[in-house]
Amino acid sequence: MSQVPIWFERKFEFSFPVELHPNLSARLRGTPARLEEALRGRSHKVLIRKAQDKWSAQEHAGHLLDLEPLWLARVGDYVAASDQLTVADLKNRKTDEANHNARPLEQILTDFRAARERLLKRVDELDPLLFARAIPHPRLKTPMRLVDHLYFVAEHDDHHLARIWEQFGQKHNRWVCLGAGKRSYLGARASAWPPPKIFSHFFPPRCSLVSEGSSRRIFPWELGGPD
Ligand code: NI
Repeated sequence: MSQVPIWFERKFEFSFPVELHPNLSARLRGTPARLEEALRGRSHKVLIRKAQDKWSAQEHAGHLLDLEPLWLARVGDYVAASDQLTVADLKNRKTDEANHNARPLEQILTDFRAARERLLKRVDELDPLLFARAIPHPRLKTPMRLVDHLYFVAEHDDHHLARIWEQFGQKHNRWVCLGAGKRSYLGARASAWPPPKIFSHFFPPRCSLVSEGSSRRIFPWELGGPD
């Protein structure tokens, strides 16, 4: 069960001053680096692993890339003084159909970095007065200033980064148990005490949670109960 709040249930209140727009641009500019830090160096297997039919880490990254044209179109809405911001595809079909798991990770990361640069270049070129212009958001029905929309995009970035980190955290845990007086390296995915039933035939079950992928050798005296 994810601890990250459901995106479509988020409520937004915008009361910060419009002058914060350079800070929000800085936050948006940092997302490619944070995404790269989260994903690079991990095995392909870990990157494309889907938990409970949800998106894999690589699909979350691909989804961020998929949404860049929408964010760019919405900046255009502020310039054109549209009646409403461009509508998003709430079913995220683009991401489901893109098969991001079949693409090289580096391609997704490079494309996202380039797309985000394009978005910020566009924002940088705007007349500062435009940041205060407000247009209704089609789903939330509330007027959003351009500066609010930058905040909205930054929060959306963080939402998916949080899901990525959460997935890696869950996958990283595995139980190692000692049974019948000898070391037994048994693993099962779990994230909380008590260990899964599979270990119940060990008496006494002495288990600890270790990081999957850690090559550190675990000694019998390190295998204990919960801390
Ligand atoms: Ni999303």
